Amino acid sequence: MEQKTANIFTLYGSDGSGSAAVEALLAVVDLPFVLETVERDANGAFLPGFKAISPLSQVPVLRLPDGSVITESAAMMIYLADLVPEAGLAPRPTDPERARYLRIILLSAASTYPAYLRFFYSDRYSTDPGGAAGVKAAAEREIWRDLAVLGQLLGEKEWFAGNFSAADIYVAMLVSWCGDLAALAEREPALSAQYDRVKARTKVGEVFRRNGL
Ligand SMILES: N[C@@H](CCC(=O)N[C@@H](CS)C(=O)NCC(=O)O)C(=O)O
Repeated sequence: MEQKTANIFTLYGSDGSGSAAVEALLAVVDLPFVLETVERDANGAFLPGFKAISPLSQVPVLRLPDGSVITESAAMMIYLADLVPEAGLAPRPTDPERARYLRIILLSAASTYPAYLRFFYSDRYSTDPGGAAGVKAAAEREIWRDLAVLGQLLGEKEWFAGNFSAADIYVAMLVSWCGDLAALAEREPALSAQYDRVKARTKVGEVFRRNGL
């Protein structure tokens, strides 16, 4: 995977995947970037060459203007929001909201995102040929447990950590993956309203719609 454009960010992604939140954040903080859709084989797997920049063969991958690459969507969200402080997408380190902001992003990345992976790729999470159904069912339960936890942490607030931040974009992407926004509105009305607020923001909405979220 060669770097096609120097001096700006390159986001390697796939529509509707974890690259969507990073793409939305890049658009909101107005950093110049190019989006590279990672090619897949006939079975939908990323081509083997992708491992050169993504050892786990996962999107997103972010190439920095200096040519280096990073993986992990949460790292990208935190890094990019901090890079453009004037955009106000991250509480500053001395702001008490910073702790809540980091908690939300890391909880989402460490628990909710992996639960979705177990749901969507259940066959990869069991060596038992008949085990995928149980993995999927347990993952679905965990997704809704996490959405309930996130809903509680949001509470009556408009945004997760003070003002609108990268954490809100990240959670909204994960919320969109639940696949049943009507059920979400019923079960987690606060989180559902937060998702609508995030999507109503012009630049995020454009990127989410382009990604089918
Ligand atoms: N911890 C990683 C997880 C990334 C991940 O698993 N991405 C999924 C798409 S959302 C992926 O690339 N799956 C492999 C595939 O599509 O074959 C991150 O947060 O960036």
